Amino acid sequence: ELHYPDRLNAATALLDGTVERLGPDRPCLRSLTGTWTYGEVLARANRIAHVLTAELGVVPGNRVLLRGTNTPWLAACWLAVLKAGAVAVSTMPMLRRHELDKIAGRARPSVALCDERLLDELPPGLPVVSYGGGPSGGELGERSARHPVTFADVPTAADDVALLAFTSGTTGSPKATMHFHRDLLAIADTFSRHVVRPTAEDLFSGTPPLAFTFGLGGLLVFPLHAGASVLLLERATPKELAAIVAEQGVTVLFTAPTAYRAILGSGDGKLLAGVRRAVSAGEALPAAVAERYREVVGRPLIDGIGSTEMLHVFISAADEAARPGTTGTVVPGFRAAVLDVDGTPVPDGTPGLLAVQGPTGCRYLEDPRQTDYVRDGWNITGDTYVREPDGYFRFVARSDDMIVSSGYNIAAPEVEEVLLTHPDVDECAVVGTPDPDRGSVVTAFVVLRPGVTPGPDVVHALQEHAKAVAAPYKYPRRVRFIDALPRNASGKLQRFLLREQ
Ligand code: 3SK
Repeated sequence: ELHYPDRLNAATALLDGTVERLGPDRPCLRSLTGTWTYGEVLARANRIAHVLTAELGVVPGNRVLLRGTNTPWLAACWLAVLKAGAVAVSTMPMLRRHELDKIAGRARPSVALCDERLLDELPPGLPVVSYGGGPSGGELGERSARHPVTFADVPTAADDVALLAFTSGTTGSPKATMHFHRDLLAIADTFSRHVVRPTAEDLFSGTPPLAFTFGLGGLLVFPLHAGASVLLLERATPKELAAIVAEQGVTVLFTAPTAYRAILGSGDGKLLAGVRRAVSAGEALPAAVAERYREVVGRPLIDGIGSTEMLHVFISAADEAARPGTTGTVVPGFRAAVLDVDGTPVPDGTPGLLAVQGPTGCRYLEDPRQTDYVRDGWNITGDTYVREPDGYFRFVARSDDMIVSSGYNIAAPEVEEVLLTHPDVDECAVVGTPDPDRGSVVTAFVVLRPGVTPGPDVVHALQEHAKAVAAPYKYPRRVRFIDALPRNASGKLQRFLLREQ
């Protein structure tokens, strides 16, 4: 079990603590244009904390909205908010006024720190200080330069709220999850310590936004906790990411399964040869991608399942323990079970609802949906899983991605895996659509590889392929071709939009 002192400020522990341990001169936050050492990050975060408290009147418990792409400035702002005892409300840079209004309406921030290129969409009336714009750091850089480089961090309680993380809203209706200061150390002391196992020599990088807790952990909390450095990228296509990883010597990589698939598909997999730990999460990892990664790169990919509600990953496996086709075993510090709808554990090998307990857990901010997620002390993640007798957990589907067609239970991800093995398919998503005879039919939305012309012969070929590879009742009776799959700001597929089509 993890024990933390009653008074704990996660930013003090992650930043001041690391400077005390390893000194101020090690590289900490990097971008493609420069590097800030741990000492520089500490000075910047302290100065921003003074701007928040002395100039903007922020007091402990106030919420501060953060808006920006992944940059050292955004990371320093996040640390400053925690140092001031305030609550970070990070927002995805892709969000527009409509979504930001909803977030601000729920979180009620007292002020915003915003990248100067993204000011337009902020809710009107919210006091804001902008940052960015070259080495001076723009308005925030200039204002903070007038303040001392030291700051007396607020001695928050370990279970004071440090951040509000909005669920990515795959259903279109986001919820705010509250996470404590101790939760931030708990994800480093569980998944990072036991699975990622970084050292101070590692260089982290990747694509998830810091506003997605997958990115917050992988690209800020874990590197700082280890005294390592992190290369923050504002945006990178899979091709650019692979080139940057090779050029910059990235050793720990966090990105989504689609990016690994694209890198392998374009023949760039060898560029990842220097990556010791490549973590894939956010969506289910197709077994074929995990296998191909191992063949090409020579090391297993680390699959993981986490959730915004649990803050980070709770089932995973690395190195020789990784087994393609399964997500892994329970991360030390967590407990997991597979339950039926009444909350009774199902036998191993039987699909059921994945349930988790651990040092982190779901606490929605003022939301009646709390009881959908937490039942009898278990966090019910909304995923259907099978536990194998040897303790490995195998993903079946998001619980709402099970399609019941003519009485058959069909897992949409399984049909997707089958279609992805066809050479004409670049990406695909499978949903159930209403049907008067069968209740629901398996419908595939397919993005074809460049150069393949959509038409009835391709539909037929895909259907025959599906029937040949899996049980024929699972084949997609309807196939629609689209240019791109709808994804939300954290890259998750929005199946509900496909169902509505
Ligand atoms: O799997 C996810 O969606 C996730 C969410 C939050 C943090 C980490 C992960 C992997």
